[in-house]
Amino acid sequence: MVANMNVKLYGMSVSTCTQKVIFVLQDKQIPFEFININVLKKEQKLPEHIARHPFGKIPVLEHEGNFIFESLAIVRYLDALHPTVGTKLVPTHDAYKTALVDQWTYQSSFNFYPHVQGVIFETAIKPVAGLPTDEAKLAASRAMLEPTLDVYEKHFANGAKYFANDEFSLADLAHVVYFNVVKRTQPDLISARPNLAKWFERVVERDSWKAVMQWIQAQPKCH
Ligand SMILES: N[C@@H](CCC(=O)N[C@@H](CS)C(=O)NCC(=O)O)C(=O)O
Repeated sequence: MVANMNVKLYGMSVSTCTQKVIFVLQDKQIPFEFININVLKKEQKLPEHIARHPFGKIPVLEHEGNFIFESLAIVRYLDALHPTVGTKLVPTHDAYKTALVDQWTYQSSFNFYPHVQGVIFETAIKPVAGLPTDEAKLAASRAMLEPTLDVYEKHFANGAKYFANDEFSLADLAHVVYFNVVKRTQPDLISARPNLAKWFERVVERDSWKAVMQWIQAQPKCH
């Protein structure tokens, strides 16, 4: 176990972005205090949280008096602090390998996240908030997402085991949290793409991912 680093994570267990940080904290055995910020109650917009995150979102990491927002930046930070503990999420010994991880990670912010977030909002977040799914908006998000999923299917059909370098990396973590929700609410988006489906099964079978699921289960529900 890594020595106590005085780490605080502000987030919500059901938040996909928070789950990326939980993955790395647990995988690298970093002790942390979890502070629940309930976005359904708009706690992320309170002045004390805006002081941590100027855009009023979660997650935020606090470490030694410094605050970091953006889940992927947080994960990269923790990976850089503890490169030899647990999974090395971004390779640093080979510039091309690093670029491939960055390539698949960065593209996800543009080609994947905005559309998958639309699907998740309509099918997972709105039901929890007691709001009806807007079927037209869901259809539009699905239509925007599908061409990206087709690229992923081709990538894995061509023999890739993971997004980059044939080993689990930040690029896989950047995707799995969202696919985990899609698998529950719109499973056909995955099952229609057998090679993408195999990647998903490969990733969720990892002990480090199962540990994230166990942590979520152990949290109080929507407080
Ligand atoms: N790109 C950001 C996304 C942050 C984000 O949108 N977080 C969501 C929860 S997963 C949130 O705070 N939603 C409430 C809001 O936008 O007010 C990251 O990866 O940290």
